[in-house]
Amino acid sequence: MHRTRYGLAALLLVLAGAAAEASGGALEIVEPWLNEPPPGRPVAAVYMELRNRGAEPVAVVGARADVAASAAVHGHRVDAGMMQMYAVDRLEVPAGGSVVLRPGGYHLMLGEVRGTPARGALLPFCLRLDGGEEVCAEAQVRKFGE
Ligand SMILES: [Cu+2]
Repeated sequence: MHRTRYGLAALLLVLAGAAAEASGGALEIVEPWLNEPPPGRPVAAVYMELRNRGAEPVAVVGARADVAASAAVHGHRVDAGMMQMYAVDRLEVPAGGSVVLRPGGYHLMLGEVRGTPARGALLPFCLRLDGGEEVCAEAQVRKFGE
């Protein structure tokens, strides 16, 4: 079962890579991870670095994850002294640059996560780019504080 899922994810990665190349995009997802969610907590935030090796800016405009009913890029901002999350419809990664999604900043918010992802598990997800192509990766579940 695990092997099958991994094989499919690898195939999707290859397909996404081919699509990105074809359109001139070159977004790379580096070391995606999330904290092991407390049991029964239905949301999780995934962090990663997005690197753009291309000569054109690339924008992330959507996301999906098999394990969750919803997936969206969020940011944090302080509003009237309160830290609040907001939806980021378009996250641009400059040509030759990178954007880091980290605790307290940008993150990929997963909603209605099914089951409780265990430490060490890999959760496949995909980011949709403004050209329509997808870039996929697997986020590793870490123990809190790891
Ligand atoms: Cu969020």
